[in-house]
Amino acid sequence: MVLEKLGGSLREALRKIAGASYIDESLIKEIVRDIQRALIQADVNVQLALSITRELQRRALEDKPPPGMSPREHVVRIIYEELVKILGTAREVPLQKQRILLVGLYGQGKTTTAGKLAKYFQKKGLSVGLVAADVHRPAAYEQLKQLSEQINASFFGEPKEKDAVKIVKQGVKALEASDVLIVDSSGRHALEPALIMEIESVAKALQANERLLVVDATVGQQAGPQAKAFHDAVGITGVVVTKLDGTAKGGGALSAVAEVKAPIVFIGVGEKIDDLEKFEPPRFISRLLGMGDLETLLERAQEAIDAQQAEALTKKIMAGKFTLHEMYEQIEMLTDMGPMRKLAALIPGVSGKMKDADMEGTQARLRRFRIIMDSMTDAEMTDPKTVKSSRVQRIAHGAGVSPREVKELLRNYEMSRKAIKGFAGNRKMRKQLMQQLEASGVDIDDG
Ligand SMILES: Nc1nc2c(ncn2[C@@H]2O[C@H](COP(=O)(O)OP(=O)(O)OP(=O)(O)O)[C@@H](O)[C@H]2O)c(=O)[nH]1
Ligand SMILES: [Mg+2]
Repeated sequence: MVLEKLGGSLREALRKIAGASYIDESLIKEIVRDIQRALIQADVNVQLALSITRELQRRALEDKPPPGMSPREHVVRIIYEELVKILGTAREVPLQKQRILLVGLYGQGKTTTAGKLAKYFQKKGLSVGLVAADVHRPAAYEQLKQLSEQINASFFGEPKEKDAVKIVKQGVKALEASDVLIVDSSGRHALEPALIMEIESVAKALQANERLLVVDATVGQQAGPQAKAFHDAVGITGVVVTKLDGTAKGGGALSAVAEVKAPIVFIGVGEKIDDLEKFEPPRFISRLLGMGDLETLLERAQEAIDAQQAEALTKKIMAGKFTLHEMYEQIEMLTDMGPMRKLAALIPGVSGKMKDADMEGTQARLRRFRIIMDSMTDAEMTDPKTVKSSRVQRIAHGAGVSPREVKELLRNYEMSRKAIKGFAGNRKMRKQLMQQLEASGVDIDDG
């Protein structure tokens, strides 16, 4: 596992929370010290480790747990959130037709990463072409060619050509049919003017959508200045941190790169072609902290919050208030909250037969509804009956959808409203629903 040692120490700290009979100040301080030590041992910058743990301690001592969340879960959640913060904001390289340029110093893992990325996109159903534009290292051509053969990706290279721009231009033509074009470029010992110039002209010739910097995690905190220098010079869109397997300094590399505000998009976790992972700070941290246990813990905490919101909304609706504002709120709950399905069925007007299978289609439709409602005025949301043809046109235009879709939303609203009216008018059903809600609330509050 990546960052084995750091993960071990963090899990040890969490176990203390789980095992303690109650959470008090001295326990929190002890855990904060443990985490601080673990971070510094993983090569996280001392200042950063101190400031993060200071904030962690302040929140753990001062913030009140939200209703329904135990103090234990609350502290775990704060630790999790603060650690996620160290890793910066997430950015995803989209799964679409695009051109990607890989840049970086010598030996950081560019060529290997080119192959890994190709495999990654192939797995997602995109065709990939690889272009060998490292004109400095003689063996680079052969290395990339072999990688493409291994995964059956298209390949273009001109081993005798010394002009990277020419290769890229020819490569773009030759591999036109590929969805994703990945270009391996030359490295240097240091970021020098010649390298910057080459990267810039190659990126321009390629019309690169992504310029990804490849940095080796074994350099530890030095990865930060490297990322910053490249970012300042050629504006990178993301960083791939390689060799995170088997280095104790990985924490330093990741946090230092995050600190210079260059989003980490992938991590390399081994020499093999499949050893590449999409980098998502929350998922990365939950894994470090011991996924299973923590997730259930946090999910239950989240459910408690969700349940409260759902209950409040339901009460409002049952009291006869159902405009598009309420529908919007409903949709927000249904699209944002994964573990809410159980409760979703309880919200009146929302179909109870939302199975996992059609959940995704439904989610997409609900998201579209939300976008449409974002183009409506407050008055229209409150009184949807006023939305007639010219307004439908305007809203459709604003939301970038067809008028038919706006009408679909209105029809849906009308159906929900009628269903709710029937519901709210039926005392027996109403009582049943309230009991159900109460039951789920009590159930969760117990936790
Ligand atoms: N353990 C491990 N090794 C890696 C990883 N990524 C790359 N490597 C190894 O690092 C070495 C250098 O990788 P390359 O892909 O050749 O690096 P490069 O940046 O293209 O190097 P130059 O072309 O010389 O500039 C190779 O031995 C790779 O197998 C990784 O995520 N984990
Ligand atoms: Mg190379």
